[in-house]
Amino acid sequence: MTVDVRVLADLRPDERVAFFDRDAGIEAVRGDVREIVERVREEGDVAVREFTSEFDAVELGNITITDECERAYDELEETDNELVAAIETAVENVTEFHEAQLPADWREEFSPGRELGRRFRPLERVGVYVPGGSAAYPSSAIMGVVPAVVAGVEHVSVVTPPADELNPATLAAIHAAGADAVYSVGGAQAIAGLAYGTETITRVQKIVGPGNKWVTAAKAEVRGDVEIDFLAGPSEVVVVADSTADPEYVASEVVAQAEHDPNTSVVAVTDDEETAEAITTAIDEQVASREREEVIRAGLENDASGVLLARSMSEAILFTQEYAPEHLSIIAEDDESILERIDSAGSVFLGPTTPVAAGDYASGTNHVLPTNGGAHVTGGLSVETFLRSTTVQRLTPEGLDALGDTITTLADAEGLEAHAASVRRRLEDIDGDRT
Ligand code: HSO
Ligand code: ZN
Repeated sequence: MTVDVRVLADLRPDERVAFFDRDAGIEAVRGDVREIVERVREEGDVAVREFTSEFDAVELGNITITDECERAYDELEETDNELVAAIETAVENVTEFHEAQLPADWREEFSPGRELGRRFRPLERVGVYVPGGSAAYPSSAIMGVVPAVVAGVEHVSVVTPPADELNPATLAAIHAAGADAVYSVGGAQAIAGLAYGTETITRVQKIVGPGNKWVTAAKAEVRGDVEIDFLAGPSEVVVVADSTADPEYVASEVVAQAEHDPNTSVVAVTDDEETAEAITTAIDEQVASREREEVIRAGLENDASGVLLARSMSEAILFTQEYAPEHLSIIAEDDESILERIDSAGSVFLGPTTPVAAGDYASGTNHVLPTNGGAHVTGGLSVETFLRSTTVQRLTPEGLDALGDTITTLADAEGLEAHAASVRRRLEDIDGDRT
């Protein structure tokens, strides 16, 4: 298989639409997931153990593995200190960036005697899903747990699928990130456990983190009873490149994100024909020497993947804006002005020496990001994901007096006479004090 350049303007309407329709494929499992969720809700740990035996082929001993994570960390320090150092650097950088997001409480007098403000408080109990199996990512543990810890969440639970041998790096990262409780449960049963609580698993207020389609379908199922971040599907990247871009760099971005999953969507779009051709050549060359060649090829063949030639940078920008990719890499001379014209993207990587992998692992930004066009309406995980806000106000007599007529007029118009009376009662005293 070779990758071909496709001319953006020549795409058939159905081909174009396919680029913008990248759902997580959860509909097929919704029915099964509903049953799992219901059983865990009703039967607690018994159902958790049963589903774990059925789906993960593991007979669970202790569901709680918090101590194992600490032990894995200590052992890894002995056996692979370099890896522990990398985990610690990532935790540090992610912590630093998320601390910079912490909003300060504020109050301001907008007019004499009318003081208004906002304050922010952390959620109390949250749950983070950390994928396991072939998609066991220590980095995702860091990305889910650290923002919650920085926000000040008192109880951060992690669920991660059991295995005969759990990935020690993932366990160590969960510990380093600062989780309070860790449960060896995965799939829909883990999401249900967090949403409704079991004898062992603490019920949480919000569940975050990426997972496979069972996990994502379960998040959709429990949404309403518990808050969730968003329904994240397979990874995506769009690289916008001009004639100055090194085609090998562009290709490496496309190939890297395609390695995640056969269902990833990866696009390079450029306004320069020679660059487009060179990107396809570079992709072909690179794929052949990648370890996960099969997965990458599958990703490249998806309907929402391809190397696209636009007639102008404006056309490339419009396409990207509509695509609203999870990751956007801009490798072009005027990258800042291109960025100015794209409002919808989960995380943006500017310039030739800013690979998406930097944000995936260690620069400090979060890699849990909206996919499938979610970036049109939301951003990725952040400190705000774990905060709630409260508004606060104080009116002095002068402040209330100035607003009195406005409030009572609107209250009268709504026929809510007692609302108006609550104001008039005070205005009488204020007027009385004045005379
Ligand atoms: N690109 C993935 C995150 C990840 N990459 C984890 C490597 N490890 C979704 O943002
Ligand atoms: Zn990645």
